[in-house]
Amino acid sequence: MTTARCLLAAIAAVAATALAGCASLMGGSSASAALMPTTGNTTTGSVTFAQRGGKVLVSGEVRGLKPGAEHGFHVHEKGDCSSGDGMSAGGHFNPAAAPHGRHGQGSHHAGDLVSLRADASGSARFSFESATISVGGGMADVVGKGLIVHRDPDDYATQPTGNAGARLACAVITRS
Ligand SMILES: [Cu+2]
Ligand SMILES: [Zn+2]
Repeated sequence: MTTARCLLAAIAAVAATALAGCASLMGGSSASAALMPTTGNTTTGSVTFAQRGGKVLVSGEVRGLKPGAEHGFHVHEKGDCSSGDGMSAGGHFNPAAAPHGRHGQGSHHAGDLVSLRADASGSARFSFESATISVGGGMADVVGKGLIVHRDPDDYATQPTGNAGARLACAVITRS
């Protein structure tokens, strides 16, 4: 390779790295989670997390819920569903040491998501934005964390769980 070619190649490589860095800051990073039922349950689902500027668009569908009921829904601190009951995913993802609360209102765990509301057939389709999580970088990066669907509604008050009961489904959030 000539010196000039080598220099051009080096410049191109640096530019590519810089662009990749910008992409993860400005948007484009996404992650997904395939919810699998915990032992004795039938809840499944798929969820995507897409960075859009300073917010993350969370969307997906969960099936096998109690028809017409509300279900607590959180990112949990560990990407570990190995225990069978979902407890291996640990507590709510809480990198800012906030109290448990309601998504979008006051202070709350980064991992406190909008509760799922099942239709008459036990399915919930949802799409909402979160400003407290990120994808692919930062303190609140959800990649590698757990995702949990609970049996009961989240009361947004009981610490640190929201009293949302047993864990119906668990997933590890992975970069996509
Ligand atoms: Cu939870
Ligand atoms: Zn919480």
